[in-house]
Amino acid sequence: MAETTRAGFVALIGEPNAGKSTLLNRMVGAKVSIVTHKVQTTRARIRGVAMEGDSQIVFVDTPGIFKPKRRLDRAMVSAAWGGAADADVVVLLIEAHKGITEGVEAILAALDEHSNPKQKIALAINKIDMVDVEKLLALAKDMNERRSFVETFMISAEKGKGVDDLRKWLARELPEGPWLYPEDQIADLPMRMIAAEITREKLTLNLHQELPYQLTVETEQWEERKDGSARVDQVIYVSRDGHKGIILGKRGETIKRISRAAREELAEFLGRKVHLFLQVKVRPNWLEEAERYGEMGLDFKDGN
Ligand SMILES: Nc1nc2c(ncn2[C@@H]2O[C@H](COP(=O)(O)OP(=O)(O)OP(=O)(O)O)[C@@H](O)[C@H]2O)c(=O)[nH]1
Ligand SMILES: [Mg+2]
Repeated sequence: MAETTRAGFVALIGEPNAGKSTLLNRMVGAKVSIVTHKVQTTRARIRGVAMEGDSQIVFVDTPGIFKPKRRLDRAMVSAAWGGAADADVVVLLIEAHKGITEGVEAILAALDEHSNPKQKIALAINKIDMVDVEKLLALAKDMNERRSFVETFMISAEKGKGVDDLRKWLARELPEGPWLYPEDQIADLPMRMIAAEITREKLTLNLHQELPYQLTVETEQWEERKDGSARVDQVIYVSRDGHKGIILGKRGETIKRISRAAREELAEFLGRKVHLFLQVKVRPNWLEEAERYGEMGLDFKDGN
């Protein structure tokens, strides 16, 4: 008897910090998308592949949707909506303790414009570990009065609550068809980009305020060594001299700490030894350079 396989794309959308990347990693069972406590961590679409029975679910992590100000913001938000438009199923994540914020209202208002009637749109209320049941039920009701979602899930991406139900449901909703990736593939992102993202995560975790939003990381060289280790050279682009000093820190202590953390995580991801070399370059205009956007996996649009 021939078995039917299913496969398709599930876009995770929501405000910055909703927990989209945490959910993607949880679904895939490995860290393929970086996570921080800060907003606007994810900058481009990141695909992670999860198997559930005969279904292959390709999760698409997207940047948070917010009111863009800079060119980079606009490219990020446009990548997020693009991810939604291309998906078979869209999961809107909101935060249980924050409820229906202005940002959530703006997403609800724009959702029809960026989706089509054939797509299924589900709601996932995340971070349920932070609220009591009554508040949660009221929020679910309120959201469904604003828009009818095909299904509502209450989850904690971090604690793993409710995510099995969500995955099983998604697996059933996907169209019949052959798998899109080899069964053992978990991510669709070049290694050099994953490596750059790991370093950007460590920078974001170790630097204060605005700085993480003003920098980008690129992997310039990747050398496989005979002893099985990898040599990875990366550049951190910043727009101001002062920022370079902050990243380096006193006697280079900050960059050393960041570099060590990034190297350890990359080595763990690859399962082998890594030699990581970081260089900080001042490039006043990097936020306006098309090449930087290409490296990030974003579209560079002309005009402001
Ligand atoms: N308490 C709690 N925290 C969570 C949960 N899920 C995610 N978080 C935390 O929320 C923060 C943001 O998580 P991310 O996964 O980076 O959020 P995101 O939606 O990808 O954010 P952007 O990439 O900025 O759009 C992190 O500090 C997570 O640890 C959850 O279920 N409960
Ligand atoms: Mg993210």
